[in-house]
Amino acid sequence: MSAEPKPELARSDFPADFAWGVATASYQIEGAVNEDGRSPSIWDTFSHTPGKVDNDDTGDVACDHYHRYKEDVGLMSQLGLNSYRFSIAWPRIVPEGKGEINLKGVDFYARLVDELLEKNIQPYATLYHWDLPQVLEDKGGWSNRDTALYFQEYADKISRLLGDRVKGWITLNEPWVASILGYLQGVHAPGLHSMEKAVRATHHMLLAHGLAVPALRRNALRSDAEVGVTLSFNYIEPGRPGAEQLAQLKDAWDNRLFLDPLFKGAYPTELYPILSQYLPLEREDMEIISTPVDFMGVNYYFRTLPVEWADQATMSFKDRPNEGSEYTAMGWEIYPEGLYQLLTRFHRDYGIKKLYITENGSAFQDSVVEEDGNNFVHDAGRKKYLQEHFGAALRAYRDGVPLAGYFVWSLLDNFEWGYGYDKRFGIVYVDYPTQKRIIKDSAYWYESLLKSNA
Ligand code: IFM
Repeated sequence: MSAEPKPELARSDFPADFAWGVATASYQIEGAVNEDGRSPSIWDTFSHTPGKVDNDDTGDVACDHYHRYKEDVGLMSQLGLNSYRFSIAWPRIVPEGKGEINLKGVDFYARLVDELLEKNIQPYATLYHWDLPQVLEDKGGWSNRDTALYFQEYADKISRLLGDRVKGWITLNEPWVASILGYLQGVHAPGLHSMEKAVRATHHMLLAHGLAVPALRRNALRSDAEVGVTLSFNYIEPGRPGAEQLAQLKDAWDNRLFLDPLFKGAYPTELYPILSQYLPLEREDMEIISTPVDFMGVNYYFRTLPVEWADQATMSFKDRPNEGSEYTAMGWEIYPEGLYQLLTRFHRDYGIKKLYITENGSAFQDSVVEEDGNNFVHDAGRKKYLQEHFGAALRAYRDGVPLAGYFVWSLLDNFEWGYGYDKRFGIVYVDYPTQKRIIKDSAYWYESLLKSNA
């Protein structure tokens, strides 16, 4: 018996006011690191430290989006997108980390937002996508409680100035990655190896979020404005019989370390033995942290199958590969069902009233081919990845999950942190030496979905 062909997705399968978007982040695309009063961030320091990033790549130029934002917004408009998630660089807005605001930095984002609105693309701004001002790291960074207060101040300042135009406010992007990879595993800025600092950073990021929410609400003037937070998730299943408890612990660490405090007002009990010795918990912190938000952003890429500990002291697990599965250039298993499972779980177990997929996408080895004098990137793998994940999202929506939008990671190939420019996640190819943009087949597929029955 031959398998039924999969029905094509159509725009009208999703809600009429669905946010169809792409996502990017400041340090990964902007470049212009020394312009208009921006101060160095921890990622400038980290990427300029030899050996920290593949090929010693840095974000100095990146996609030069700081100067080419109009062209990039033009691409989004051409593809038919109605939403764009970008991040604001704290060191451009408050170069000293606290205190005086830098209006030239604000002006860049004001121009970007105006350009987006002009093209009917709704702005979703993330306030922290990992580029902490280095001056704050010099005072302990996120392991210092004051950083949470400075974040609140920065959030207040920028939202006063853009609150009349920005639709979605996202306090933090993937704080797990920022605290655990940055302060414990040392593979992200600031490159530290301390459980104590990682736990303190975790708590202070959560606090920073909770402190910022009321300020954002106060300053967000659009009647449809929303305030939320974006977390990273991987779908975890036991990698062998008998590894159920291990998988549950990994889930607590990877997926619930931020989720539970935010949406249940408590850290996962399984983690008390490791957290309790270092948690800088003060009275009322958990109430502040669990201040209600309008939505949660879900960043999903892959499944993991833990089989044993890699190192218990650093809470690292050994995962097994799955025979028969396909993997991306990051070595991540392609598992769309994981997206469905996670979305339905957040709805069922946490009752979260609105969910966005704020990132989903894949890196593949792309190549540019010339046909009839034009350049193309036939990224069949990425196109399939997106088709399948949009399909899983649709299934979740049909099963009652309040899914409000989908932001593909990423608009452009960009600086993929410790991997530098080797890993390409864009639906638009960037030829770095010339900064020429080439629309990949995956973007044409997305365009056809958006124009299917708009
Ligand atoms: O590039 C990153 C992004 O900055 C955060 N989420 C995951 C992406 C791919 O690794």
